[in-house]
Amino acid sequence: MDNKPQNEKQDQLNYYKTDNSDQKLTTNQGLKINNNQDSLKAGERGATLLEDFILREKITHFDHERIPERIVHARGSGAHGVFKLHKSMEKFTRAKFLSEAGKETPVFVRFSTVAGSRGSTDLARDVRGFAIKFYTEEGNYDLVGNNIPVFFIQDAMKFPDLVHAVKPEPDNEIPQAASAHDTFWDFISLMPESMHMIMWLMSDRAIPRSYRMMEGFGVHSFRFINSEGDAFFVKFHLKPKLGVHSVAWPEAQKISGADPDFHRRDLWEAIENGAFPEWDLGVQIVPEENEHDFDFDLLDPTKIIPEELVPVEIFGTLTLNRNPDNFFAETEQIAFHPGHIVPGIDFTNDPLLQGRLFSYTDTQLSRLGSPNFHEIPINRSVPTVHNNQRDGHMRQQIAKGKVSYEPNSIGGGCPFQAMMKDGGFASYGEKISGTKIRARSQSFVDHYSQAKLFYNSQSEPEKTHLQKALIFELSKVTIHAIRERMVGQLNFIDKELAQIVAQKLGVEVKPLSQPNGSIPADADPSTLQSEEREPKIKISDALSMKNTVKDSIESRIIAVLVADGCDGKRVSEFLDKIEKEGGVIQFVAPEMAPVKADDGSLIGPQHSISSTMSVCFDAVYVAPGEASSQNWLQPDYKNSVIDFVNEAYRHCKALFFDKNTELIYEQTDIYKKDHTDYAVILEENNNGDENFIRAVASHRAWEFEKQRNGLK
Ligand code: HDE
Repeated sequence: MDNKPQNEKQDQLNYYKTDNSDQKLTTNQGLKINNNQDSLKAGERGATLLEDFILREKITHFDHERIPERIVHARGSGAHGVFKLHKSMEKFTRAKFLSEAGKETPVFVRFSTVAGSRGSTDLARDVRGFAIKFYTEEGNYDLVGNNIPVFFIQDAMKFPDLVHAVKPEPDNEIPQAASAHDTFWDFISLMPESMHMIMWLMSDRAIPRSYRMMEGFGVHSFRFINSEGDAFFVKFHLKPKLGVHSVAWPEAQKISGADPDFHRRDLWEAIENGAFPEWDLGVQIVPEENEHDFDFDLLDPTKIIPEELVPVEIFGTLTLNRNPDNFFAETEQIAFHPGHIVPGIDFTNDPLLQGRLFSYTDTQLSRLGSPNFHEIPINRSVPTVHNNQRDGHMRQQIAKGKVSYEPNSIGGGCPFQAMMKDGGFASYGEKISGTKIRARSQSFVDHYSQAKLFYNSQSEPEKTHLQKALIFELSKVTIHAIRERMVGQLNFIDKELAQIVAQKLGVEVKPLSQPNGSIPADADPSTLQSEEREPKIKISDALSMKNTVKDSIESRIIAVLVADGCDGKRVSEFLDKIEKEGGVIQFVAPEMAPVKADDGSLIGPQHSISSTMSVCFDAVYVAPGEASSQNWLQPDYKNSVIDFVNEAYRHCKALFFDKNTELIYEQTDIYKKDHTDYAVILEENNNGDENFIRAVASHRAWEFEKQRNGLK
């Protein structure tokens, strides 16, 4: 057992862990191996013998090491942690892990991108998966959500179409780790129900700074049911304690080259450094009888419930505190399923959720290869499993006795069905009557009002980024008619947005006569088409990242540029201040050799200027020192250091120079721009460091982007 956090799930996992320290090499049969270098041959230069069972075993195992990657969400990273309930929710649900304040439940969380394959870059413009497995005392509960609260489509029937359209195009498998160009936008431009999601996807939410700085959403309405049988619609929300923050798109593209594992590394390092990521978990609650109080349908997964209408009730904290021991065994083999629920939580008739309930077990069968995937250690529930299911590939459980059926008398009737009072699950007795119908509900036909609400709620810099994202993505589309149709869709959301995008794409804004291009030929279009509609609420503050938490530098990474002759005392004072506030310093030097400060102290750099880029950092601090400035400006390093600073400036990061580093400052774009913003700290005065720290805490000075970059 190690000294990392332990709990009942870890106790269970510990049983399966192996440690090779001080052990001899063996075959899979436990036989000790005395030569792992050479195969068995017929003579010194002879052919390898078929008899060589050690070589055969090793190569055969190797040949079968890969399993199919997830059809979507293939690229991901995960961590163990704990969910602590602060406030009992028993008024609303009989789920035990939500009933007793103070209760702790072990969890495993997996974050992912959607479109890219397993080895693709983390910084793709994409939705992020946010899947949580709660190992509760009543069995596994999976909350399989995203970092965006709505989805592209309203009905599971369209999911394979969506995924086929978004994944690399099938003839040449281009592009990787991005939404496909022609096929994706062809599909989207014919699917007005996706417009709300498209607004989120084109916003900076789709390029998070860190998994630790993303919100999480259950997306669908679920149900809570209390012990009296009262039901409530609920929407799950996870709010990161560090706030919601993103990078900029030009930066994301560079990070993809500089460090494609940017998010994976960030999560891993934060946990290793003890900066445990945390989220508040809560729900929006709508009593069953208020189901129809809204101008949208609670069952429609393309809609949010604005927080102005129903506030989020926070009840606990999710903390990630332990990295996996083995990526494949844990992060890859974990199998989530929105259908893994516990008493007190149930589904609704959201037609997207209903389709998901089929898909997730089905996909594990091909991905993990057997109906016994629940026996893989990471998937095992904490309560032991007792049923009459038997056999299948890779069965591990050794079920004793003759009985594998029910009812039985030979086994004394065991295992017994559980009464509800003993924790037995019973589906919510929702009243349903209706005519079988293959159609969309009229109550789902409003595709633009919440897209408008989202766009209207963005700050100016956020709007600019969203416009630029649309321009970037649609510029990749080679078919004029698709660009034109997309602009036609945008026109239903915001006229100015459509104009700006159209102008850059070289198309005209033309009213769409047939927004739902894909409706069946025999349907009455007037009943299915969404008209432009104004949202009842004009602006929702929760939708803008401008209003997020900006008060901490915890776990933010500051590049400190050091060269021989830098001010050792100032550097060590700065280091102390940053450590005290939980920030992380990484030294960047001209070369990887230790830097000698003016007081003789040695500073070991983590990076050389040629092995990193400033896009990998949150802020840049040019360590004081006149001699070090001269050294940075030697011909070998000058261009690199100026580029490093300029790039950080372009991306609106906090920068620090004191009077001795003016030499460098004068060569940068900042000097030429005669900047006025608060995130460029120029003077070393009594509180230069403090001003810098506050600027880092406020993340990016997006409001100065125009001034810094001359953006129009
Ligand atoms: Fe998924 N989704 N999905 N999805 N999804 C999968 O399951 C599917 C949807 C989400 O880290 C797959 O094990 C269908 C919405 C996450 O392992 C698959 C539909 C939301 C993950 C699947 C949806 C999600 C998945 C692929 C529409 C947000 C990664 C591998 C009817 C609420 C979980 C797997 C992890 C993974 C199907 C729509 C979230 C194929 C059919 C909406 C976070 O079963």
